[in-house]
Amino acid sequence: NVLVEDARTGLTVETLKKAIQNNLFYVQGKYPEIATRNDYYMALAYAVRDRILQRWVASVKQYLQEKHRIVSYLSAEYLLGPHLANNLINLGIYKETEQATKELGISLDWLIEKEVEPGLGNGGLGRLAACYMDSLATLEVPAIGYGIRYQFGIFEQDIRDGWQVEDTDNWLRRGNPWEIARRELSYDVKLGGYLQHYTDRDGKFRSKWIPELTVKGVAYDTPILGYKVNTTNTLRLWKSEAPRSFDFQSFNAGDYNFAVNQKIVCENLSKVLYPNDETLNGKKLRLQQQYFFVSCSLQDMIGIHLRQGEKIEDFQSTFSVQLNDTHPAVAIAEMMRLLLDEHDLDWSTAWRVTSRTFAYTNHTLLPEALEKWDLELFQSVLPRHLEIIYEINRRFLDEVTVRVYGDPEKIRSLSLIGEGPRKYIKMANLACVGSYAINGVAALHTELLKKTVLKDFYALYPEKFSNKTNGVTPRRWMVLSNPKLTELISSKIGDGWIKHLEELSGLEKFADDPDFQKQWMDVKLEMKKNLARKIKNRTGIDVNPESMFDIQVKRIHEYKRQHLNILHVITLYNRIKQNPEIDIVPRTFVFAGKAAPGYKLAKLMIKLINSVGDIVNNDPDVKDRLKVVFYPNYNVTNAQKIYPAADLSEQISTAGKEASGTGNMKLSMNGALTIGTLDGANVEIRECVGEENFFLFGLTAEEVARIKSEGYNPYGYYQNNAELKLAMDQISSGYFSHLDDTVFKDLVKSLLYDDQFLLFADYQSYIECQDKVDVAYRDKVKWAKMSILNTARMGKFSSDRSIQEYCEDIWKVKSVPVSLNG
Ligand code: DL6
Repeated sequence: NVLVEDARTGLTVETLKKAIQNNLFYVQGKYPEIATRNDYYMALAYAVRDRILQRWVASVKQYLQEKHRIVSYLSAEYLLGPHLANNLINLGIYKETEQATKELGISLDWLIEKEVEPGLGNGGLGRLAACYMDSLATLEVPAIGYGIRYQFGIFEQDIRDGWQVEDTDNWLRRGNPWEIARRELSYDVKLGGYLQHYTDRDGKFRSKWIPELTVKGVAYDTPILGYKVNTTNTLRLWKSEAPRSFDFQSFNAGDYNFAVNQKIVCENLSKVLYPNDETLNGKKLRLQQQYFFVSCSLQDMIGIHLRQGEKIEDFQSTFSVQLNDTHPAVAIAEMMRLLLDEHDLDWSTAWRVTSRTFAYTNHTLLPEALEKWDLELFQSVLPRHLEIIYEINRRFLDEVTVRVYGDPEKIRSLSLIGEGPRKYIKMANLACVGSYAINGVAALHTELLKKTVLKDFYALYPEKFSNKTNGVTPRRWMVLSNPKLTELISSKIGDGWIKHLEELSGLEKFADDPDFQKQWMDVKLEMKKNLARKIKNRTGIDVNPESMFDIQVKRIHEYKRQHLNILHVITLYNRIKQNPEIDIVPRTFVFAGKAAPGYKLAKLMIKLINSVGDIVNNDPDVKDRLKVVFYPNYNVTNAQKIYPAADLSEQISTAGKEASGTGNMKLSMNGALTIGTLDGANVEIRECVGEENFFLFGLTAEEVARIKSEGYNPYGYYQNNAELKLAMDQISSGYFSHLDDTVFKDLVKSLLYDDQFLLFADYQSYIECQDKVDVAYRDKVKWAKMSILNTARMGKFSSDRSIQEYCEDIWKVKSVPVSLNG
């Protein structure tokens, strides 16, 4: 039997080789002698895409032929990370491709490293959306992700003289082989202008929206393939364009600038991702972006629904729409507008459809991140939506006034409109009123939501609330990032865990096995050596792979407390200075993360890390026992290299501030031990891995709230703790900044006199806990066992589990296996 494979779908080494060669010639227009690394990358990417397209088309066909409820995930951010290696893993052709490229005389790693990742998100929320897209496809659930195709994603970070410097992320400059532009699929989106009110022929009071501007949204689709299944879902990102490239009327009238300007205004909508994480900046363009993608997406979904021959009032039988935080919450008003104004439904029918369609996930308790739109600004962009929101609010408050016995405080808190010197719209309230389900992202977070930010909504609608603890995809965060560990694990328990992460528990029985411990720690050491090489290349710093790799990688934020970590570094440094012969566990502290460009204190935290590093790394008394590294430009690509190398995972946020965290999960899965507070998902991680395998310190969320309400005095802690006082005095006197005592002034002041995030209150407990970490690390056998048990007990934290819960409890959808011969 001779196997004849199709050149575009075949999966053998021979066929893959041919496909790469063909693409090099016919797509890139090159022959091997003159082909660049990028040409080869593109040739391979197109070969992989062809294979995915076969599955994609089969999936779409199957979803349209049979009637299935589709999950629609609305998210302003998707932090996808590079596609190539992930797609090879999910297609199951990594080894074959490695061989094919080798036979062509090139290395697969070299091509994988060529890919520029699409950084279309800020941090946790966007990365979660990407993990969820992977799990939806892997669980064979029909789903579509909607978002914005930002031309420039999250800025690239460089470090100069210790300071963060931002550069634009021009990720599309060499083209994007993973997307397909659907020029034929576009929608008009109105913005600005005013309303005309009139009574129609049937005596109905109507609002006609006369927009100032109409923007066109064009669909760009990226296939999202599940792991070793055929299911390939769609990530549909909208690019904004001018409906016509020139306004010819203005042009003919001689107003060239106006005509060109309109084009620029339209294209600006999807030009750049706002780089703020956990803060609201209330800019008009941001609201326009949110509305733009939501409107395109809803028009698209309605089109899909109607083309299936369904009635508009049954929309919710075709789609369940998840709001990834409040960024897309304007969808509730837009859905009402579309149903009332474009599809002519009456209010109560429209509301019935809308309020059965949406579900809302909250991702933050930080007050500064809760979206509020200035009412006048909102009106200037979306006059019709403001009118609709007023009407939703009027009806809602009429209904609840009775239920809260007219309590004015409660009514004020529930109202969608905030009063004050300026009125504003509360997007979380709109999301709660218009959604049939509301969830937090970790058990503690959901409880705190019910007790604090959303307590009045919880009292009204307890049945809407549930918890959905976050999870991460083991395909990217273990198989792809840590192939050596994957191989070792699979050699012991088979590879079923990649799809059923709870099977990792099978490792527990090897936790005490000396041979397995050795193999386990050998992999860790190898990963540390890899990272050490990258650190050397990127920063010039030499680090010792035998030292403990103590890692804190995440956005830089006061509540995440990277500065508490640095206080520990300074404390260890001072202990060495006071007693140079002290027996101390050598540590390499690795920090990475971006600060929002406008967030001064966060940028100062980066400078502090680098300044402390400069002194500590170069002081001969330290004898290389401590090293501090700030690894620049933290993104998915770099994260994949960092997680596998971690011994210790720093999850040290002020209790009650980190909604969940997902880096905490990725690190623990890769065998790092956590030092952490009882915050976010740390609580559940500790429950799972066992308290003896987790280094706990610090105040609880309740204690934090109590201390704050009683009047917290950080200065008292500073005066009464000699090590803390010394560290702070050194920072403020310029010990780490060439005797310039002005550099860290603002940071020092904020800690001594305000310390909103209770660093000083947690300092002693943190230091004592770190001392325990040292003791544990010296016992190699014990540490290896704890590390193995961490991985073995992380089964709960797969995004497959999270998505399964969303499917069963919220979306009510089932898996639909896709066949290639359908
Ligand atoms: O739920 C994903 C992720 C959590 O793990 C983090 O704890 C949380 O900080 C993050 N939240 C955001 C906030 N954005 N907004 N709004 O990214 O969500």
